[in-house]
Amino acid sequence: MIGRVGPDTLDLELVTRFPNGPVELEDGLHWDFDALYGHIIVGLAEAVRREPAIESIGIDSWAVDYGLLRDGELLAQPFHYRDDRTERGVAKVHEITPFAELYQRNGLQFLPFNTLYQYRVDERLADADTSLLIPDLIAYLLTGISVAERTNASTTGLLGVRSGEWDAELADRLEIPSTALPALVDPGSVIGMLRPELAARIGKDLPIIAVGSHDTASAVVAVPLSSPNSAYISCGTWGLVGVELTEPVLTDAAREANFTHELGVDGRYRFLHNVTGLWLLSETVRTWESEDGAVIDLPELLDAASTVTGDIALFDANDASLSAPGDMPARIAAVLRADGSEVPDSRAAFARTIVESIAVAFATAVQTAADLSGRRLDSIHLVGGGSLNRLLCQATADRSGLPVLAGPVEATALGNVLVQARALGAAPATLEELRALVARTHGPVRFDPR
Ligand code: LFR
Repeated sequence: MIGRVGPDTLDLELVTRFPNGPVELEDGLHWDFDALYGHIIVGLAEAVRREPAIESIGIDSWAVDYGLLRDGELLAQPFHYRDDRTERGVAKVHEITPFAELYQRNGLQFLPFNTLYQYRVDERLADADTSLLIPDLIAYLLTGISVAERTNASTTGLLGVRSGEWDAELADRLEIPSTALPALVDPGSVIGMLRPELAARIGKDLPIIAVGSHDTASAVVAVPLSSPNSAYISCGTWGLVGVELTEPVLTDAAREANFTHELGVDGRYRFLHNVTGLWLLSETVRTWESEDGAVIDLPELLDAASTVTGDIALFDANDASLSAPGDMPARIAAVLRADGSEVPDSRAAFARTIVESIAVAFATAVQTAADLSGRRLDSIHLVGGGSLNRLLCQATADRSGLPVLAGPVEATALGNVLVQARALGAAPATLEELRALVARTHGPVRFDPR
């Protein structure tokens, strides 16, 4: 994406998009990182060709996954967090440090793929001298400089929730070499310049500026929140549902509700809960497409889903059996049956059941966020790809009883470029002012509860 930022301008131009799915290798589920990196270089060169005035590069991606390096060389393709080896890691870590203690130290909700669980079962860790989360790994390949951007580092489980520094004592206890964890940097700091050979290939010598490199951190920057009484949902593959806080809520109730404290830009806390989001729908559609050998038109499917009448079967969107890639319609049907619910008999009704079940999980998480944080919430901002799904936005409004303000779709990319622009002196200083710029340029679409 190319971003253009000015006093009353905030524009994005899409340069390239490419598929980025899991690949099954002999030892489990991985990312095809070499392909990803190749696309990035080609995309950067094309961006500079289209807009020679580009001033900087910022990188964000999903969280928790990492690449291991030795003497600057990547040891293997990074694992995918949906690989089931992490379960063994969970048992080992909790044996050494019970979850309740972990929560006090790192403030994270339990997700079986948090980096510390992955490290505990990664045999290659012993051979590595450096471990870099995905955006840091890309930044390293571009600049030759290893850093750990703080918002994403907070998803590893090895960062102190109050200190924002590596918890070396915890790492030692878990036998994770803290020497492999690089120096932390904050969003807005310059990581380094492109390596000369890459600057030549890309066509310009550019700095890489750290942004909220965790995609959700960038998305939350660009939520056009106008008051602390709004919840946000960053909805793509996942639905990240919560509120922004300036102090952590490390209570038993927050731990039991599995609410996380991921670090946000400018030291805020993203107090949120992961809901399995549009993954349920995209994996379902992927299964149907491979059965049919044909592409499914998603807007058409959702239109048909919105006309379904009568009782709508619901399932727990966060059921653990729905997290790995596979035959999602069969798995959802199994969850429905186990609960004594009927399995919808058409694809339209099935899609409706998925969307409504996600909306129920969203509404529940919003209510829990309100209860735990003591906020009286009056609206929900829904950003990301899910904001284009009108059925989901309306269902979320209906099920929560709160107005849903949908958009921007590309909140993550907007938050990324805003933090770069601010570092270059081209955008205002506070998050509130940055969000006001988003609100002026990307006014949300309102869905009132019915
Ligand atoms: C969203 C996201 C979530 C994180 C999950 C796994 O893309 O980054 O915030 O929990 O992916 O990394």
